[in-house]
Amino acid sequence: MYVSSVASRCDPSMSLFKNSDSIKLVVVGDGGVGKSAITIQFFQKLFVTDYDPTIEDSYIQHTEVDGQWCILDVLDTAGQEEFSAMREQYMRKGDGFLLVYSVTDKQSYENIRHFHTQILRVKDRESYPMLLAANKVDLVHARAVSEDAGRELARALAAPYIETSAKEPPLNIDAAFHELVRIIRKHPQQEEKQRRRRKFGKCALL
Ligand SMILES: Nc1nc2c(ncn2[C@@H]2O[C@H](COP(=O)(O)OP(=O)(O)OP(=O)(O)O)[C@@H](O)[C@H]2O)c(=O)[nH]1
Ligand SMILES: [Mg+2]
Repeated sequence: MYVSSVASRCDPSMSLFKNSDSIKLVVVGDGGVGKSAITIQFFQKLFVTDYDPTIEDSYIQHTEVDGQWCILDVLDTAGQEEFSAMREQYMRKGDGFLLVYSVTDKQSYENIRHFHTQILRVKDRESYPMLLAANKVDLVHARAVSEDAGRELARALAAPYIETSAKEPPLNIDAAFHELVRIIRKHPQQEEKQRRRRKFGKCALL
């Protein structure tokens, strides 16, 4: 499935759209942890109950975070092992990563380290903007990974931690994407990218 939602041509905010910065977010994690459910809840405000494994879906939306507009370009990736060959390619493109595991699936929690290591290797960096999301916290009775364990992993990865639920009523879905945008904006590499873009923009106008 491919969904693309952008501000329409008659949208009065189009002038803002032109001046916005584009931010590429990539949602990663094991199969079935809720990456698509989180992404669709953020973009379409609905909870998808069926499990339809993703190959790769892309979403784009004009979003305001802390009074500053940006074009949020989100890649919802495949968690299933059979598509793992595509990982390096999408990791190269991301400005920031939402690392998602399910609190009902201990293995998905343990596999987060692999995603983290692979991102740093592909980026050739010691740190990169990432946010650890513990999803499906509404399933209280099926919980297999505690909040303490989640926070401990987050500390080890030097990434902030957030608990989410894509199910109605959603918990921390907007907060997760907005927080990741903040982390990216604070990251030196993003500042450099914005400076280059502004410089290039001026040259193009001349
Ligand atoms: N209760 C509950 N169920 C969830 C939540 N998030 C996702 N699910 C369910 O978990 C199943 C898998 O969700 P998906 O979003 O398709 O999982 P995914 O991570 O995108 O999986 P892949 O595309 O294979 O990588 C679906 O049946 C969802 O409805 C949640 O926060 N709470
Ligand atoms: Mg999916």
